[in-house]
Amino acid sequence: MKHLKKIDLVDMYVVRLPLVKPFETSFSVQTHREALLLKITSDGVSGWGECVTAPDPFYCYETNSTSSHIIKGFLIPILMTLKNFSIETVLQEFDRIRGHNMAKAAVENALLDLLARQYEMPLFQLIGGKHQKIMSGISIGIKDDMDNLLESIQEASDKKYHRIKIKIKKGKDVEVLNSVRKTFPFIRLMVDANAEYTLEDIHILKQLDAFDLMMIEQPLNYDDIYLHSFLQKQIDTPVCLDESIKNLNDAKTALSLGSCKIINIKQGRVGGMMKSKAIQAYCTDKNIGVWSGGMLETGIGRAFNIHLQTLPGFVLPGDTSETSRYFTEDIVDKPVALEPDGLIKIPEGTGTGVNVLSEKLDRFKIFYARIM
Ligand code: OSB
Ligand code: MG
Repeated sequence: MKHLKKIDLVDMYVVRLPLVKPFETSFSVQTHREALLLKITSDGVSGWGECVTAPDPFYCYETNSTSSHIIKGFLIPILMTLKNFSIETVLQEFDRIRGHNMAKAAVENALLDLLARQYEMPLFQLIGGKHQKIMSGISIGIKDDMDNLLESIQEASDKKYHRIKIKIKKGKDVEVLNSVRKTFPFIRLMVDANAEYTLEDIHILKQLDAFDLMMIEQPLNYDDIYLHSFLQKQIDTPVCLDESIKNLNDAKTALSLGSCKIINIKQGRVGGMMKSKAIQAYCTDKNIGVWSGGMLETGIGRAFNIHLQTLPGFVLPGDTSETSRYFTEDIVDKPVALEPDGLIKIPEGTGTGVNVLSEKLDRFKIFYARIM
């Protein structure tokens, strides 16, 4: 098992990158990606992690402020008590803290990157993935204008994205899908409701069965698992859970109740890469497809999502899209780009393979502190 001797330094940054276009979901409109970044250094080698939280608690209760509090006040102090430790030991210690998975994931990610760089191997190898290109997928926000949406779908389809996800909300669902399917009868299409509906909306949700959707993501309440089992029994479209699945236990509950047929694993939401791997292994064993979601990550978080998808069981295209559709400038040296067949290459090199550009970091940072 790979070990780290001890941690020497921990630096925290917040960068604020403008989005190319505002990103609208049923819960918010995002115009910037404000990302909390961690740099952990040991023996002169540094690893980077990105916390997937936003400044606001509209997707989940964690925010940049809560994660900064948990990281500084609890996770790093725990880390500093350890000598010659493995990732497994760190995660066991972190289990004492309840919730705050996104904060834990940011630290875990930085440690994995650091470990892989110290052992001079790519991250996918460290986590047990295999060298391969991964599938791409795009998440298109809610648009005021139908032509605008159709244009975005056309662009994504021309780029050969392996599937297209559109965000829906009440009043922007059945009619929108009618138009989309008229123009694009054959694209691989799915929708994400971000917890917009209740079981009282069953008459709307049933109508979605007509559109040959790969799945509907998180139709009901953000922390519900139970009621989704009633919904799944009444609709043909596979339900995929995102917000509701925060750990392996949630995944077990959802599968035993029949609440979903697919799980979106966001490694940040479930506490990191190793926790994701455990959920993936469980789902694969139960014949449940998983895919890797996204949180508008910068190049750092995006790289972790790519490495994650080299694990077996990530059989469905996820939300890994090109950097350029969100950012004109990123803070790492290798933007994510699609190959002509829509596939994405693993960034080459040790660790995540991406390196932070200090000039960009300086220009986009709105906060910096050495926290250890
Ligand atoms: O529900 O999957 C979601 C972005 C922010 C918060 C929640 C979600 C999303 C996305 C975008 O759908 C995924 C991405 O491209 O990173
Ligand atoms: Mg989602």
